[in-house]
Amino acid sequence: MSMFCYQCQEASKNSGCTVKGVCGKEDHLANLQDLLIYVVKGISFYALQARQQGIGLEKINRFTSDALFMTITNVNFDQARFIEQIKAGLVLREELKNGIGEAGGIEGYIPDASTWWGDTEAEFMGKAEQVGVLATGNEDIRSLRELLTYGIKGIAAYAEHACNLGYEDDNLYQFMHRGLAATLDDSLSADDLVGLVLECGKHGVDVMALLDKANTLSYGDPEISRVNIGVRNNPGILISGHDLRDMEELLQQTEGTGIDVYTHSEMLPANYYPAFKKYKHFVGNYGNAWWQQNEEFEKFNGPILMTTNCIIPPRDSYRERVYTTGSVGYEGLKHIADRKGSEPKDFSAIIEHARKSSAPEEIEKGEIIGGFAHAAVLSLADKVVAAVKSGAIKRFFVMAGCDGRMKSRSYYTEFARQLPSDTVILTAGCAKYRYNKLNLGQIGGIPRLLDAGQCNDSYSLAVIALKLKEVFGLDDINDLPISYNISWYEQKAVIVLLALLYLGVKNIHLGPTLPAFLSPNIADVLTKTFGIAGIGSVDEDIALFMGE
Ligand code: SF4
Ligand code: SF3
Repeated sequence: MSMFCYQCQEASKNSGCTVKGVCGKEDHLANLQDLLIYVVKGISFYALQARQQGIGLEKINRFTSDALFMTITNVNFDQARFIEQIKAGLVLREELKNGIGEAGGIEGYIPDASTWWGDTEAEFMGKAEQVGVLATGNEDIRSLRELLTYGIKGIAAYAEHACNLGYEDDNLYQFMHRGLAATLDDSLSADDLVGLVLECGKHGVDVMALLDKANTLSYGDPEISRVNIGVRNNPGILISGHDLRDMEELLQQTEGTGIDVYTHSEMLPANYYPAFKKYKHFVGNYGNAWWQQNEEFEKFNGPILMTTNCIIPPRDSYRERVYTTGSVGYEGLKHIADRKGSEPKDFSAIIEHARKSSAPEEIEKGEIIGGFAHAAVLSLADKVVAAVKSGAIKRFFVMAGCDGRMKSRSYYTEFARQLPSDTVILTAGCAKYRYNKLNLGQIGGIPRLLDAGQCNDSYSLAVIALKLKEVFGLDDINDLPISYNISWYEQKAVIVLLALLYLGVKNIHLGPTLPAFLSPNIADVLTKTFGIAGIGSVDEDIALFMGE
């Protein structure tokens, strides 16, 4: 068997993983993921028709987000879950088709993805080999179809978090279905697909705004906070990923048990929300970005809850302590079931596990500062504007995005370290771990590193930029003294990038490598239209950005 996947920044040789994923994904699993995407595309074709006929799509919408989320890099490595999901998707698709039939039927061409059926794993594998990324022969069309699909995966992930808090927007689901169905349509030209990719960016802004609303209305506006990175002597539970509702329910269920809670990687920003800060057993953040979890999980000693990406293949030394939930999965790890209606998830198993664990081993000491989401930064607006006007702040650098394993990512540490002292870094996402423990100092009481939160909180950075544009009376967001040096890894970073393009941001530098899924022609279009560029050496790039 073989596979082909080039959806993340670590694609082998910056071309594609063909034998086994650098992420640890085996060929069998990669092919099942391809087939699940194909099934979701087939469902999407019918969902468009069903929506016009007024057929309720609640189950279909949820299925769409969940299935797409499962295929994001480092979310789910459990083959059995994919087989179950493919089967469930085929059943849902048939129900949808029957509903459409009763409401008047569908005319015209129906794609294979909407008619194909299989019962057994062998049939699934046979089909998967025909429907993967390389099934699209023309490399530019393939590139655009995949770019669109990855952007939609990002939308799906953020939509699922918002939905978990009770916030949904049917326009987002409608676009997911329209975009995915478009990838099955051979009559669409490259220009048509470019149009959809740009439209995807609009929905990226919308879904991040929706999630921002869901998070802040549920848990308050993030506050400027000092976060402890040391440990205490009680047993602890480490929670990672991006899902704040899981965070809330874990804090509620551990209160008064004598067990402490720590965040890891992208859950760090939970420390900035007033609704979570009030818990005395919420100690702080342990460790760094996702790719360091092997060493850090080993030392944590207690159980670990993965609410979303990034999970990596666990070492035997700690694998029996890892629990997954939601879209996350890994063969052999314990999975905490979804909520039933309005009931919270049941975290009793992980709490019992923690009772029998020893306290975490200390790996760091001290505090880091964060919580500079839009509300907090805008409350400092006068100070910020005065510092820009006086020249005390010469330039802002948006360094949002993802961290990853590649050694070349030390570029971002050096870039942050070597930036002139009259510059301020705006960050979001796990990219921050490359420089959030450097002592970068402050400018007139404003820290030189402002962390807005998770990757989805890149929305906050856009709100801040738009506000500054208004305050300075500028017509074009690109006239602001802001440069964008974004690091990417998985598909949520793709939707963040498309959202920035939709907002009109030009000259974004993207690294540590440009996506393997951009064909030379499509990369050329992005360069000519938006000025997208890769990264060079730290010295050259700083000189370039500072206009020297
Ligand atoms: Fe390779 Fe990334 Fe795909 Fe994993 S997700 S198989 S590392 S391209
Ligand atoms: Fe990180 Fe996986 Fe993307 Fe939410 S946790 S930013 S990589």
